Amino acid sequence: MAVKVYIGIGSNLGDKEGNVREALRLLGEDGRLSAQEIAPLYKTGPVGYTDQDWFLNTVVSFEADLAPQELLGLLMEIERQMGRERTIRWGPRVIDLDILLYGDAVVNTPDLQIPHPRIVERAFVAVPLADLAPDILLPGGKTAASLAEALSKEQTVERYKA
Ligand code: PH2
Ligand code: MG
Ligand code: MG
Repeated sequence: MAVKVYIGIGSNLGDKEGNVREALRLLGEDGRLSAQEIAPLYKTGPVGYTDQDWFLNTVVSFEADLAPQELLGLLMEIERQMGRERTIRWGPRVIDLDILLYGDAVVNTPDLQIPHPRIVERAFVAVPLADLAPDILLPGGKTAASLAEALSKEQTVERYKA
């Protein structure tokens, strides 16, 4: 049974737009995922570790025919293939692929937490997520749209025009 998943995508090194598009292509190549919708791309100020370049962020939804841990494995494999190096936490990266939501599942293991624990703090996730699913309820009980509106008052998120 396919489950609807939302994946956050970010890049702030090299050809950011090319990196996001390459990640989308690689995700779409996996037979266990079928693409539903892609939010617009956003240019966003770095959050967490601020001494780094701006990010390009978006969110994509898929119908997924794989378990959460398998999906995590696929995302890590694509990050690895694209040359992701793990250095500083929240530091610069060619590509970052995060599972935001996996249906209604709640997963709490050391290597995987779903819903993603920081969705509700980050405009760069809430804003594109709200484009796809404004009414979806996030941890804490608020909708994506209301969080997006609140968070984008404090964090820089603007539509990216290529
Ligand atoms: N990802 C982080 C840390 N900070 N800031 C922005 N704007 N966009 C990101 O994708 C991002 C970040 C860790 O994954
Ligand atoms: Mg991330
Ligand atoms: Mg990540």
